[in-house]
Amino acid sequence: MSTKINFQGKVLSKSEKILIVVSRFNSDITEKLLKGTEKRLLELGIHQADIDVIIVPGAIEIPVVTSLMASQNKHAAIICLGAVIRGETSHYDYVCGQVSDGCARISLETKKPIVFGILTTENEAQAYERLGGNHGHKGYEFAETTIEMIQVINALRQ
Ligand code: INI
Repeated sequence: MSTKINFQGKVLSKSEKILIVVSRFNSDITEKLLKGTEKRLLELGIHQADIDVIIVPGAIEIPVVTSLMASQNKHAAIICLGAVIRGETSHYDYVCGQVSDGCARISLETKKPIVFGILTTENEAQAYERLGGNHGHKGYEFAETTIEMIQVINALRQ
């Protein structure tokens, strides 16, 4: 018997609890990212009461909170939102490396959808292009990925 798993575009049959961990650094951008993500989650059938949000200072602080919350197993998925902008210093590379490694590790350790919703851009303009500009709205994409991955993981766990 062959298996085919493909939940692209399929909505959940019932709402699930979702956590969004969002960083305050570059808050003009991360607030728009959060708004777009929440809007699309609601369109896809998630109830507002099922969306928890935790705000942290910067992207570096996202993995520890995500790890703690993933281990409590209260949410079907965690969406990590942030904006890392290169600017002038090498800090960018450290921040990007730590947050991406951290999120990947938590997802593999907990076998939970941990959606990497961190914009990593050269400048602010590139970030805004991804918030309803030339590159669509990444918040919508992160919400859609979340809904799809909850269904993939649920199907594989049965
Ligand atoms: N945090 C971000 O979320 N984005 C950035 O662009 C950024 N830059 O460029 O410095 C940033 N730095 C702060 C970092 O995430 C931590 O909050 C800080 O290092 C304290 O741990």
